[in-house]
Amino acid sequence: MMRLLYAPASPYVRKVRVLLHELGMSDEVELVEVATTPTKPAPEVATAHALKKIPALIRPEGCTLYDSRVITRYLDSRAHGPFYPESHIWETLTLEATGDGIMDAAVLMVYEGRCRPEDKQDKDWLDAQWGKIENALDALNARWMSHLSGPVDAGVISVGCALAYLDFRHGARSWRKGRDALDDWFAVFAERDSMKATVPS
Ligand SMILES: N[C@@H](CCC(=O)N[C@@H](CS)C(=O)NCC(=O)O)C(=O)O
Repeated sequence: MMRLLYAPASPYVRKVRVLLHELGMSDEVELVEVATTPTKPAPEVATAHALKKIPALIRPEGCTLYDSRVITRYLDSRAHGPFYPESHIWETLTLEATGDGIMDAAVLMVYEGRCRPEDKQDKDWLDAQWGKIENALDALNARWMSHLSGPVDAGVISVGCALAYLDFRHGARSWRKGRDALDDWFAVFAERDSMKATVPS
């Protein structure tokens, strides 16, 4: 059986789990919970993933896969799923990169608070990361709403998991303000069974 190194709070892992749920494949992957950070990587993560990150998908019949977007594409291809549609592949991949990039900035902000001593934490750097997130949210709200409102694909899943992570870790920054279309879209997306089944505990 395939094994997924995971943590419930990781937005990258959540993408994989949402996709598995949407594909009806959750039973085909065993979840192996780990606690890992950049400064205290879990040994099993360091063995499985060259960059010591999660998710990593350990396969009995092939090499271990990472990062999250490689894993989602592999699972979709294995299941002959609809989440990387050839007809819109470049838009889908760009949207996926946008959602993943929001996660990157949001996760770095969390690590700044958690993994660096308090006197070394840099407010300008944190604000710059949040500035990237705001810019991406504005782009989504202005230019991507018709794609987001269409069939669910890997890009749509990534954005959904990124917005959920902003609520989870950066709720006080009010990402919804001035972005009504994105807010309305997310309210519906968050109600999907796959999203409800993967809420971080
Ligand atoms: N680009 C990677 C990012 C994965 C990532 O940063 N995961 C975090 C957990 S949310 C992690 O393992 N961090 C440990 C580290 O950065 O050393 C992906 O999409 O899988």
